[in-house]
Amino acid sequence: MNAVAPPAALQTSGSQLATLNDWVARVAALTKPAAIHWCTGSDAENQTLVDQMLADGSLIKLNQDTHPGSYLHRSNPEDVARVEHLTFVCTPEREDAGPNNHWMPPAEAHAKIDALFDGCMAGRTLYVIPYCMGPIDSPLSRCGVEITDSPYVVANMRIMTRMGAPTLARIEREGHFVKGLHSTGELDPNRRFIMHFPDELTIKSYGSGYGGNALLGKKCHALRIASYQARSEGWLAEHMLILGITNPQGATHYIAAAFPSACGKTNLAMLIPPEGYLKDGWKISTIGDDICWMRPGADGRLYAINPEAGFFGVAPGTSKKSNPNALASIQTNTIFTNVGVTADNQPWWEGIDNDQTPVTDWQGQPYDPAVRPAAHPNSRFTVSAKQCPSYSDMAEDPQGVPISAIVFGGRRASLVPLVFEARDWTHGVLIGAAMGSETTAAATGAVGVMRRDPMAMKPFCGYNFADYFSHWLSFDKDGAHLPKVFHVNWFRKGDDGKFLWPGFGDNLRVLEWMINRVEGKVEAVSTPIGQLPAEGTLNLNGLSLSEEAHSKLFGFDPAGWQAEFASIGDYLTEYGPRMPQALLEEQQEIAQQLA
Ligand code: SAT
Ligand code: MN
Repeated sequence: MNAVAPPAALQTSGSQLATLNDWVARVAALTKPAAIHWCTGSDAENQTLVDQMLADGSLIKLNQDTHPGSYLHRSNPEDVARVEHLTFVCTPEREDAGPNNHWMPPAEAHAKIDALFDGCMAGRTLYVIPYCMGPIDSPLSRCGVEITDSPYVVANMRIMTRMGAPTLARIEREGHFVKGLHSTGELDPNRRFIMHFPDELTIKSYGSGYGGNALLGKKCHALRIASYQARSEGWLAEHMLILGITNPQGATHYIAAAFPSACGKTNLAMLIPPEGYLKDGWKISTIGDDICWMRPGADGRLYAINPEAGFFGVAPGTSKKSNPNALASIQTNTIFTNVGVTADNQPWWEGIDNDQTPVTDWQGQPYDPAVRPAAHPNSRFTVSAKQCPSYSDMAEDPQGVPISAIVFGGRRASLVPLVFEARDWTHGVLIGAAMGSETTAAATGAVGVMRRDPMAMKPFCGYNFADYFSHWLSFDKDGAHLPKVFHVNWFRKGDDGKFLWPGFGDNLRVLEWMINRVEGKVEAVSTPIGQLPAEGTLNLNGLSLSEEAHSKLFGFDPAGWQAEFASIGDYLTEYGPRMPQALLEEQQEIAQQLA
């Protein structure tokens, strides 16, 4: 075994990385790798790993004329999505993890997973990945170190985080970091756990190579561990995209929006304005597509950073129509996971909407639509944010961007109108807490089942939701200038089962309405569920919406909402006495108005 301490190239003068070195040595003693490699994130290092993966078949070269620097990875067919039933939050007290998490006592969890790690890296290389979540010089950023035995994970982390020497220097300065230990193990679903020890700032993940389970900087660190840290440090770690909207006068507002996985966050974050808006000079800039860390600034506003440096986006459905910016981003230097390929080795997925045809499916078999789709529904692309035409320099600003509006939304085929606005912060927190959405392929299990997914954080909140809602409520204090809160539903369907709202670029119409509300320029209609757009205030010029679409997208169905609020009440009481009184009262007040 070589190099338990970082090589000279990674060290800064007078380096005292004792805690890190000790931990690496302890992990090596447990996992018994053949070699240890400290990752620098350099191009040469990446090339070596890519060559090695091409040689062992874990990467496949795509057409280098059409997709230079791009590769395909086919995962084990049993390892294609997050596994929520095998994901644990291991706080000393069960109640602190809450009914929203699977829980195990920390000692039992360590023992169980360490037994799996014992000797698991024999004959393999242990990679040490120092990474920073957020711009390297931002006070809002946080560092971690992931140990993994997967070169695929290293290559993805290099895109998704700021990896290498500057991070190590920051860790040395700050003296603390999140420790993440990962091994792909045997990829046996019966020997797979994703465990979090928030008090110890530790993550242990065994038996999966899939994104959310294996790229530990993402959901494990930037959401589960970070949400726990944020609670005690007075900030928020959220499952939100961040975008900027610049109006024809040149003023920019930033919006953070929470949607469950695979509900269009990437598309919204990279939206291209519809024709008329483009002509008028509207512009959308992308700050992030999945995670948002925000904290109050000196002026009382919430300032947000995107802790990630890349996009791990859902491929199916990505097309010139749905997301031209994403498509442009993934022409070069992209890792595709579980997509199909054409005869000339170009990546292909359902909904790519081009004139090509797949010949090989995501499992490497001849494509037969009667057997399986060409791409897995949760197939992904990993690409640097810098390759996105709409990516904004403001994403690198250490201070973050000031947030004007927070948006919550899910997939709701019925009941929920296109957009409504919260009366105040407490009502906004209730709207987030009551969020529901039909499940998607981003997690294993049934698809299309409506479940409550508060703030789109059901799989990602590292502590008891009741305490999380209290934390959210606590931001409403003297001196705070909080964003307005909205709820949207792009997925309302008509009686014929078709979507009523065109979506994609036209969602800018809804964002414009929000901005106008923030600036106090347009009226809204008060209803018990919130403020709906007053007739004529949301620009529908150029759209031909049916009578049914009008009434369902902008109407309000009291009987349906009465049933919804009864169900929301039942949901909140499941959390017992920790549920904040203010939220329960808000729910009851609205339920009474609806009765
Ligand atoms: O969990 S992943 O990060 O792999 C994707 C998602 O669910 O958002
Ligand atoms: Mn996500």
